[in-house]
Amino acid sequence: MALSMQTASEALNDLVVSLKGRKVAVLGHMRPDGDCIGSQVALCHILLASGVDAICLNRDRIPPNLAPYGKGITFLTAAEYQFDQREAIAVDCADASRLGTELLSLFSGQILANIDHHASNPDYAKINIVVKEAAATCHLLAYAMLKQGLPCSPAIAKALHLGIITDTGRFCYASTTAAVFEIVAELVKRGAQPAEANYLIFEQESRGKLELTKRFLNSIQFHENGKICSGEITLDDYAATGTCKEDKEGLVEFPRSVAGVEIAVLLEEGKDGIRGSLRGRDPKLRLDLLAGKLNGGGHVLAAGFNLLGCTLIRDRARILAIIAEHYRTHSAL
Ligand SMILES: [Mn+2]
Repeated sequence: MALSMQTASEALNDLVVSLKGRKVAVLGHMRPDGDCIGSQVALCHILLASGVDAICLNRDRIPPNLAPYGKGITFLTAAEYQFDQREAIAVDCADASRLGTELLSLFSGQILANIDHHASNPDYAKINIVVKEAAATCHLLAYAMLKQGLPCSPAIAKALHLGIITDTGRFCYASTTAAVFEIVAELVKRGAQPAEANYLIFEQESRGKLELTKRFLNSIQFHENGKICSGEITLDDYAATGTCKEDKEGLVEFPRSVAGVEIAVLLEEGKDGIRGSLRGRDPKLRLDLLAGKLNGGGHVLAAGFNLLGCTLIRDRARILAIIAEHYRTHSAL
C-alpha cells in the first residue's frame, strides 16, 4: 500500500524507535547507485545515533567515487558478512530480487522493512514504507528526518543530498518539485555541499570511460529521418578501453539529447547476445511495448531488452527494422 510522505515519516520514526538495542543490516540493491548508497548511509547513521547496532550490506562493493560518503559506516559485501542475527531493512529496492540472491539468501528472504519510492514495489517486507511520489528514497528519508526530528549530522545531510541529486537527474526530471528544493535547502543548511557532491558524483570518470564514449559516439547512426538514433558497444570496446558493463551507464543520453530524436537506442553486444536500452520523451511511443517485441520490458519512456544468441552483424538490421516499424505505427496514432 502506498503511503503519504507524512504517514511514511511516522512509520519510519516508529521503526527507528522500535529497533533500539537491536542489530540491523541496512541492505541496498545490486550495482548500487547514489540513491541506494545515500539511503543506506543516512539510515545507518540515524540508527547508530538512535542506539541501534547497524551496518550496511550489499552484494557489490560501494562504487569508489561514492566511498567518501561511507566514512564512519561499516559496509560489507554479501561474501564478507557472517550472519549474526541481524534484522534486515532494504532501501531503494523495487523488489526483493534487486538485492541479489547472494544477499537475500543470507536472511532466508526475510526482510523486516522495505523503504522505497518505486511505483512497482510489491510490499515484500513485514513493514513497508513506500512513497510513490517521493523523488528518491533519500527524499523520503530526508522528509522523515526533518519532520520527526531524527538525528541529522553533516554526514547524514550529505548522504541524503547525494540520493536526491542522482535520482532527480541533477534536479531535471519531472519529480523535481518545489518541495524537493525546499528539502535540499534544509540539507544544505545542515552540511550538504553541492559543489563537492557534483565533483564526487559526476567528475570522477575514468579515462577508459571517455575512450568508451568516443567509440560509442563513432558508432552512432540515424534512422527514419533522424527520429531514431542508435549507437553500439561491443566486447571489443570494453576490452580496448579497459572498461566494463557499468561504464555504459549514461551513454544512451547522447542519442537522446539530439533535437528531433524520438527514440534513442543503445545496443550492447555481449558473449550471450544483445542487450538494448530504449529512451524516449513521448509517452505515445510506448517503449515498454516496443521492448516487449524484443523480449524485454520496462517503462513507457525507458525500457530495455535482452536478445539471447543474437549478434550485431547478423541481427542489427532486423532489430532496427522492428524499432522503425514500431515508431511508424505509434507516431501515427
Ligand atoms: Mn531511488
